[in-house]
Amino acid sequence: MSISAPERVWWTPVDKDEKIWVTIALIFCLVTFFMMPFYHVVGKQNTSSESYRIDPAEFEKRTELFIQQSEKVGETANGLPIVKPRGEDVYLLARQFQFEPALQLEKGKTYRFHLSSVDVQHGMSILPLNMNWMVIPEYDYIVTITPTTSGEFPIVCNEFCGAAHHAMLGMIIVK
Ligand SMILES: [Cu+2]
Repeated sequence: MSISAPERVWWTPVDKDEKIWVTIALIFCLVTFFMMPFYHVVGKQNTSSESYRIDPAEFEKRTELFIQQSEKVGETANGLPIVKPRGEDVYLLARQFQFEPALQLEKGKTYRFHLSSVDVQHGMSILPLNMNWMVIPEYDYIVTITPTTSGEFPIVCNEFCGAAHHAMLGMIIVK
């Protein structure tokens, strides 16, 4: 038995229709790929963000400090403080099953939101706006937010995080 070379063209050559469909699929892939950076700049959907590693206990400490240093303007129905930040940095901590603290922000002022979780992964969704971010433990995720409309904006968790996930709420009040 010997090994012999296959015939020169042993495969079925690609026909015209297949070439057209592969080209169309490739163009579609490239369009959707470049839409991501394009929409980051032109659309208002994707936020620019920074993220840093942080120990959950340290994030909790920074949130407590943020609450202490902010002006307390009220209390929510379930006893959480409503705070008005004095600076541009805002800490919002997610835990099973609430967001702390409730915030009162100034319309037109730019804030740096620090988001993190002290237990499992949560999602932060600001209603009724179409704004969603992942809230992940061990990461200080920083997004820049400038409220442009006044009113009350409830925050819901959009990542299933446990038994009382449906009751996990927060609040942003813009004045
Ligand atoms: Cu949650």
